[in-house]
Amino acid sequence: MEPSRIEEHLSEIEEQGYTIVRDAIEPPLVDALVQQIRNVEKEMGAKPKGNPAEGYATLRTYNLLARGEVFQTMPVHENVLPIVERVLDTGCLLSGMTAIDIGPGEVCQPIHPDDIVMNVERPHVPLMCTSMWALTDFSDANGGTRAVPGSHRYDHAPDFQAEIETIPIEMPAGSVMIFDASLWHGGGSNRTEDEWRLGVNVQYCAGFIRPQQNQYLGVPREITQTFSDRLLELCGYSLYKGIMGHIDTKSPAMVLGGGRLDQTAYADSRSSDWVEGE
Ligand SMILES: O=C(O)CCC(=O)C(=O)O
Repeated sequence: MEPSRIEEHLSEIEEQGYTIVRDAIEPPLVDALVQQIRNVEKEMGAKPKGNPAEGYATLRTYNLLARGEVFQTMPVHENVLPIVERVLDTGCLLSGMTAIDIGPGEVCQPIHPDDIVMNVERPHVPLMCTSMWALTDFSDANGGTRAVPGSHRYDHAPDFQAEIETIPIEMPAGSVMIFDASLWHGGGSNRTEDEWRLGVNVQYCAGFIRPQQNQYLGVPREITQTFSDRLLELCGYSLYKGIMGHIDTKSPAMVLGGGRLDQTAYADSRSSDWVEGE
């Protein structure tokens, strides 16, 4: 993505808490993702979980990196990751990936910030950044994400019982909404007869924060070995600032062997920068 476009998206995130990257995802990839998610839903016999957060007419599929090679393209996508890396930093981690297929009859999800469980005074610097990939068109009627522009700067989290004024995020399939995870938002109600709204939530967090979904145990080793170096880094197999996450000073990737992302805490240039107080 052009540097000037990245700056425009960053200004929008700073100003209103979110931005929309239109035509971000190539149509064949959108088709392949839809097909794989629908296959997995069938194979797993997906059913609505039946609670306010996960929905009553919504199919949710977690841990996507374990459910098909095609999902490896998402966290590292060239039209998404460079923006996320500027909201957080290049040491950010993948916090989780969830397919959210909102069916007819679904009610609004409670409005929330994705960083709600973080007990940190608000507003605060971005600690999480969420990208919501529209794999079908998102509309007001079919359950497109709803948001409260500017709410990433509020000094409190929403009251779940309160009526909150929101706007619908309407975007065609292939668009990605990227937001500061302090933004108040939620899945919309699906008031259509027969339209399913499929989105994938690819969430990132700062490298010093515990990811929401556990990639170490969630993704089998034989699949992790097929990851690119960048995806391995996003899944926590390297050291943050050359030190966080080490095992007897070694990076997780080094412990696994394979000769990739070998780092030694306190010994490489990044950790000596840290020791010198950079
Ligand atoms: O499905 C959506 O549009 C938003 C979902 C969401 O915010 C969540 O599950 O945390």
